[in-house]
Amino acid sequence: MTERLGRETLPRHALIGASAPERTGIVHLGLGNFHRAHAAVHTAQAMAAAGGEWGIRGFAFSSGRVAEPMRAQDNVYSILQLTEDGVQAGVVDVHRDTAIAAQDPSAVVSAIADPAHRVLTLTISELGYSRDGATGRLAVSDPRVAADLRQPAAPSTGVGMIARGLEARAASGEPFAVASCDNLQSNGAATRGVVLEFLQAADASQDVLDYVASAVSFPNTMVDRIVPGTTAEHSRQVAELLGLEDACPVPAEDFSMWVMEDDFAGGRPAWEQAGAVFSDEVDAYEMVKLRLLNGPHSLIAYLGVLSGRETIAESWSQDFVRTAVDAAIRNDFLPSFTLPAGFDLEAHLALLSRRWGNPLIRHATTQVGSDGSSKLVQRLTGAALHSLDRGAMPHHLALSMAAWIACTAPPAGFAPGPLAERIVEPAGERLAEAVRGAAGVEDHVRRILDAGLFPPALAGHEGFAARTAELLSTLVRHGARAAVAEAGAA
Ligand code: CS2
Repeated sequence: MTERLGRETLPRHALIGASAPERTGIVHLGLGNFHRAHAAVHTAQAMAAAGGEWGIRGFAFSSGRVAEPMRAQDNVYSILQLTEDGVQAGVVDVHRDTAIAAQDPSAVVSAIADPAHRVLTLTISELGYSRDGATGRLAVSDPRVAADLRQPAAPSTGVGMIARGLEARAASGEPFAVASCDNLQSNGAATRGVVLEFLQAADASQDVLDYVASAVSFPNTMVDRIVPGTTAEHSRQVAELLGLEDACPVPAEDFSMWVMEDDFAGGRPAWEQAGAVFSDEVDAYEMVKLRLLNGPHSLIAYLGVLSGRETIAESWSQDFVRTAVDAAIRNDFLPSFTLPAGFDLEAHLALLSRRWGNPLIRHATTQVGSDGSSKLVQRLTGAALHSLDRGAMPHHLALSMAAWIACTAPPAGFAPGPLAERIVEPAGERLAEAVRGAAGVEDHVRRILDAGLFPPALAGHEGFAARTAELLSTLVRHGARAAVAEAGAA
């Protein structure tokens, strides 16, 4: 049997940052690859630079895919850093406990309530905030949210766990920070909004509401590192580099960025000594991230799926995909927000191109294309409305919408190909229901836009629906390249 990574083998490896002490100061919900390559690494490095009792108590949301192997190897895992100049493996040792929230939600609640913990970080994905796509408010009619509101004992939603945890923590009154690390615009304010709505709808006491309002902060953050899912090839490379087996390594690019508001009510690690930036301009950085990386990423993913490309790098290598992304960025995304002061746009765009083109990452187009219904509302809506409100048509945002529809809710008679079947679309059934009996492509698009996933200002915009339908028609009749040609260039 091959030897397995664990605390005993630590002295043999390159440790990233420092090992955490036994005491945990951070609770994390959403123990996936992104957190393990991002906040966990910055935290390990902050402890190496400045110490502190910032061990992480990590909760996977519902799957044991990461939590079980992590437990079996003393919560130690490796990062496989994939750059064109070489591949390296380093080991992270900051999680002092890992568990699965769905198996015992009361453990999340008591971890949040424990006064020793001072920060809760979240990577629960756009979907995890249980927001209604049309209104941005807590989806109180969602059956899981409704059940969590009725039964305090065993919440099943992320928002329910956080709110019940804060309710329990109010007894000690200890200050606390809840830091969303998800790609949501104003992610701190959005988290605060749904948590307060939950507590109000659950008839929480005034003391609890006052505690959350006065002693709990919800800093906005911008997070950025491309972290694909782990494949057998990544595990093989790690085994070769470390000389032993890691059952849950994390592949990642070398780039990592974290910009935060310095608003951690209960204190925080010295993340600024580990590459993180504390800034009053987080909103501007979030726009840069959501509109220049994530928005185009979705377009690269759907055009890639429709042209049979498995990875983002393979999709990005096609000239027509680059044409579409360049036009989306220059015509539709950039005019919609103000760049941070002193920002070097051209250098940033060149860096993005290198990151998307990194062939070693093998980031699946179907992974980036998954959960589109909750991602696109974040990535497209603000920019699309910016143009539409000024009488301009955001052709490449309509193209992005059309490409998502072609992949996940195709019009009758169009088969988007085998890759599209691997896209996970949580709203798939709702979309299929909405388009049943549609009379032609235009009606098909309108029914999707009207399915309650997008705000009415966008969903009800006649011109945007018509342009999306035209591009979808070209896509299904003549393919992705033709649709890009029709959408035009920068
Ligand atoms: C991607 C992001 O999966 C996706 O939708 O756009 O996960 C992206 O790789 C990260 O946000 C990069 O920081």
